[in-house]
Amino acid sequence: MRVQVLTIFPELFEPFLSTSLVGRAIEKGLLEVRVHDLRDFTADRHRSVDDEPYGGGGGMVMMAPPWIRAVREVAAAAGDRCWRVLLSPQGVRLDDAKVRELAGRADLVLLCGRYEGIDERVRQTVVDEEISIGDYVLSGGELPAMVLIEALSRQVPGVVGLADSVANDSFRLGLLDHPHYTRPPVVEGLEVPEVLTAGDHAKIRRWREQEALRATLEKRPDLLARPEVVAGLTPEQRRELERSKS
Ligand code: 4HQ
Repeated sequence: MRVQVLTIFPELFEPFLSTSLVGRAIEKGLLEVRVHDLRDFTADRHRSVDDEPYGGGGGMVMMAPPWIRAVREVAAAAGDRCWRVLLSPQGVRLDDAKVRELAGRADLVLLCGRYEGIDERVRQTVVDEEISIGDYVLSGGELPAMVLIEALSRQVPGVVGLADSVANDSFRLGLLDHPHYTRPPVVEGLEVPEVLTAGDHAKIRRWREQEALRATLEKRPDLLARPEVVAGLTPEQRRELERSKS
């Protein structure tokens, strides 16, 4: 899949795109990310991207013309069949289902705003969807774009190795992950649960399933309100869930 990014801070993306899983996905040619500087689409000597708000008040607003020009040019280069996403707190909240949906698109264009926001007419003319990564205010859409790119990269076949994909399945089912342990065997007097060192792999799998359910009940009971999540439980997990209700 290909992702194009529009920002006035392209340098923010450099370490992110050259490191870890995302870096390797790009190296392997599984993911393509092109970062464009919004200022390259300005028309004046000063390469301005912002101006004072109509109606007054504090702060600056990003001007529509550079954005509209940038999105149109970048989209045309993608064969005009791309999906244009604005990162903003007014957007639909990003979750696993939304990540999968977006990962099914071959070409994405991500718009990263700064300042108090972007002229409303950008939304009206060149944006297909607004996405938020959560209910808090950031200074720009760059970190949300990186969050989205990292989550998307994990859905591209071949990016995440086999071992990891099994762990990933647990969230697909809608439960939290089970606890993990590695050496040393004792930490601050706390021992590793015996089942994990006894070598009975069927028992280990059942223990992990039950711990995943227990963690979900304790930390995110809201996830168990979803019928498709309950439908995905093993018979043993369902019995445990019934027991927890009484
Ligand atoms: N922004 N999820 C960009 C966010 C945000 C979020 C605030 C986006 C500032 C200029 N974006 N504007 N939360 O806080 O996506």
